[in-house]
Amino acid sequence: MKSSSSSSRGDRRLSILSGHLAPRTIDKEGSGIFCSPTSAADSVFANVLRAPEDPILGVTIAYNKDPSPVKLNLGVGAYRTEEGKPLVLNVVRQAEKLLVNDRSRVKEYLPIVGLADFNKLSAKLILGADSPAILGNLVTTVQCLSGTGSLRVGAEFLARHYYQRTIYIPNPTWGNHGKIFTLAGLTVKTYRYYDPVTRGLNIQGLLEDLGSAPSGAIVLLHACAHNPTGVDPTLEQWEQIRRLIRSKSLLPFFDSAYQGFASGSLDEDARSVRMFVADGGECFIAQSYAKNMGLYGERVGALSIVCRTADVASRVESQLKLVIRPMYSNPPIHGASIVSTILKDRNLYQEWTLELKAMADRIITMRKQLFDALRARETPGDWSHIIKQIGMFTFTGLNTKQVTFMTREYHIYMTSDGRISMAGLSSRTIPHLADAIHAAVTTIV
Ligand code: KET
Repeated sequence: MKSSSSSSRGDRRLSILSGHLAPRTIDKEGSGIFCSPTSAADSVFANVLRAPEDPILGVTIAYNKDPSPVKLNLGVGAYRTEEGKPLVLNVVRQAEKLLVNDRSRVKEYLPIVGLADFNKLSAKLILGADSPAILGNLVTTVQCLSGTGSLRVGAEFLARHYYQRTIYIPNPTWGNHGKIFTLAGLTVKTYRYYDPVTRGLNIQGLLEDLGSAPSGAIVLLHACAHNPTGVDPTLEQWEQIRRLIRSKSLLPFFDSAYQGFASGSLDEDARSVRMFVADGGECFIAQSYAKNMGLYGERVGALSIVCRTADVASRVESQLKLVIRPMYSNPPIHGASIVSTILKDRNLYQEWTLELKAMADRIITMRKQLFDALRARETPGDWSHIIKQIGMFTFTGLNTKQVTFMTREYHIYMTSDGRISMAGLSSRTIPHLADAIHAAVTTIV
């Protein structure tokens, strides 16, 4: 069954490319119509529909078009300084200087799996330096194009080599998850995660939904700082989730995009993942250095697959190469060189942890200031979730109409689900945001 469904998927792709198959179903982004031009003057793409902007990255496009001097972009999860400027970490500047001055460095292709040092150090960073899985060579790590690319390579591997095609993702989750897994050929289902009434974790619903998932199903878990809700399980709840996942032979796939951003500690934020690796079971981990090293545009990340034996791990790696080679051949060298320079130098590493902690602390300060500003305005509602939630975002509870109102009247840009990036705020902009929230909740129900 495995081979027949994967070959039919392959056939369909080929026939789309050669034009033999013209699917008539159109998804909401407008893909799936194939027509030949009616006259020679028509573009062969005349029937291409305009696609909507991305729900997250499109917010920045709208923001850039707004001429207002008070505009504020709280859409994309990208760190800003107190002055509202993007931040290049000092350690990154230092590492780049070292790289530029090292005349022995060349721009040759990397191997398909990326920079060897980078891969080893990335596995250590997430699993711990003394991880028995690393010492036993049970982990294969490949350098990928940031978190997104790592998820996609992992998904493609699973679609080709894993018997169970269903992946459960939390409801809600980062907007790109569903698309990444669907396009890789997996069937996406959701499990309950967030309870809007308590603004906390719906642990009962989560356990029920995963409890009724078919044996072997893949489960996507946010390692820490769940996006968009900012709600993470406690360690006891993680343990409950782990026991259920292992008892049903579900396969955990961790998305670790915010290591160090939740608590300010790299080790603390890796505890969920390490708990699952310590039990000897298998798991996938997609790591991103976009946020914790501020390397957004360098596209640097890693996929690690923890296996039960070293032999399986090395065979898995050989197949990952077959996934990667026709996709983008091999990953870019610069970002991974920056990361490995920092991770292998004791002083740079130490300095990085301090800079990371400073970013995490600034976000926590923003939470307190926004909470206080709303209390000072006696804004109706309980806003304590602003200080309880973890990581880059606050899931405010504002509805789409209130978000539209805030954008129209106050030039504040955020995703329509009411998520705001706390990292985009500063002491200077908090009063404006608090005024906008106050007006939104008192004007629009
Ligand atoms: N996982 C999660 C949970 C996540 O929030 C992001 C990015 C990624 C993976 C991918 O990041 P990458 O840059 O590929 O390493 N989230 C922010 C940016 C985006 O949507 O692309 C965001 O939610 O704003």
